[in-house]
Amino acid sequence: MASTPLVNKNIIVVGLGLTGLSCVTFLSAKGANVSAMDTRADLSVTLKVPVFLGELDVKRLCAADMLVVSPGLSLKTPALKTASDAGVKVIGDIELFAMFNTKPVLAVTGSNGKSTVATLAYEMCLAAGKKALLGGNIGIPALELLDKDSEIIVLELSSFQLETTYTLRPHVACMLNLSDDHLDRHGDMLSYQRAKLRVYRDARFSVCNRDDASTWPMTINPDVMFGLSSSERGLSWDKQNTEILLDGKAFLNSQDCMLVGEHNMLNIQAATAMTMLAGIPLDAVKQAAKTFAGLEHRCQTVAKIDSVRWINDSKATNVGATIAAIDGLAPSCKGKLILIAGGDGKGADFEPLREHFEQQVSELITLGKDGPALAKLKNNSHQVSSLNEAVKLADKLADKNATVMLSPACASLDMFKNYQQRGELFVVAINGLAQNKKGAQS
Ligand code: UMA
Ligand code: ADP
Repeated sequence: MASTPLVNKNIIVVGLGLTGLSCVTFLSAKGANVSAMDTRADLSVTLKVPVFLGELDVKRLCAADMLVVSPGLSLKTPALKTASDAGVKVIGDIELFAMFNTKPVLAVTGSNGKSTVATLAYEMCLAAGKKALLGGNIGIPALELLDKDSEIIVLELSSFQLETTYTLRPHVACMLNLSDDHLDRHGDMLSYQRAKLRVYRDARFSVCNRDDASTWPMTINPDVMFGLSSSERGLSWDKQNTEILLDGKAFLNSQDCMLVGEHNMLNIQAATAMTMLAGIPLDAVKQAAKTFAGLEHRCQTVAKIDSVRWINDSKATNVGATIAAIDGLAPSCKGKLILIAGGDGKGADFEPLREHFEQQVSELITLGKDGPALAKLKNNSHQVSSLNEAVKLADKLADKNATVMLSPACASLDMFKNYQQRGELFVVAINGLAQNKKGAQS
């Protein structure tokens, strides 16, 4: 693929996180005249290209041939909007990837389940002996995949990445679901949905959720649908027999899989549909679905102390994810279900949680910026000021066979570096509790 379109072009990379750094490296190698900006004045970076930190320089932006903007920056940022209105081309790293990629791409988006489905689809490809790569919003910038040997590339894509993507043309595109998230950036659900639906642009095949019309492609007929509702076509769920069905026939029993919860049965279905359309043999698909144990911080059982089960679902950063986790776990709870939630709600409407808190959650412990708003949804809930305090209180409230789950329904950034740190500190607090109990017994 020719690299000439970028040679000597004045390109400004805006944002110097993981994405921005990968763009600077890539564009420099392609012979572009690269410079970089980041609004964070105190950012510590050493690069071989000119770097401008602090307030974005509109004049400089308007004089560029092209801006490559990081997903963490809103396109509504006034300086970016001015440059775009002045005719400067604005793209993101995924579009840059698309300009040079020659491999079939399996692209997955949605409010929840993206990382799980992308990783499982990748595992399914590997199980079939394919040279597969995985990247995107999952934490590996897509551009880093381009110079690696591969036959197929699985990309997890966020609404922020899709907003600046035009020509990805995935081999298979899938939108899993849509629930309230990132409204502080997108403004309303329609804009958020529109950004996500961009995944289907010029896709060869499309996969969507039969039970969630907001995932249906607008201009093409979906090739395969999945869902919990019954159907003679595509993938469906026979709850009574705990069986995933393909075209109405038994395909895979959930008892043979390591993933638990109905939301994960949907995730298996979506990954199955995507890889099937990519020509991956069904026996490899099944084999990977059976052995995939899930990712860290997603409904992960991290300890059993006495009879109490402790679950880390720190990755549940929005309302839909926490509802799915409660629904998925409540049926298996033999004692109280104690939920620890709260953090930065990103402008979301918490109301849909109310009936789940009332009907399925025995005790609610809240923390963080939007903890008080969540606490209002359930009588006798407990507001605490730290995760340590939450764990100690949960231990006091726990009865025999209780389940304690951290599933915040909120982003972590008001109290932690990221959701991983929140999950890790939760595990540290639980380990501390276990040690104390051991000490007290001996
Ligand atoms: N920022 C500034 N000024 C700037 C640039 C960024 O203040 O000039 C801030 C942003 O507000 C943001 C933070 O810096 O809070 C990081 O932004 P970034 O664009 O530099 O982020 P990267 O390090 O490049 O990471 C991004 C994705 N992050 C976001 O979209 C916010 C990562 O997804 C992704 O793994 C990575 O690219 C590689 O593709 C993370 C994420 O939270 C996991 N994604 C959101 C989600 O999943 O909900 C969408
Ligand atoms: P994402 O990458 O979209 O954030 P993950 O696979 O990391 O999704 O899962 C994040 C959380 O979302 C999980 O901890 C779980 O609570 C919830 N979740 C996972 N899959 C689904 C699904 N299919 N539908 C709804 N919620 C889900």
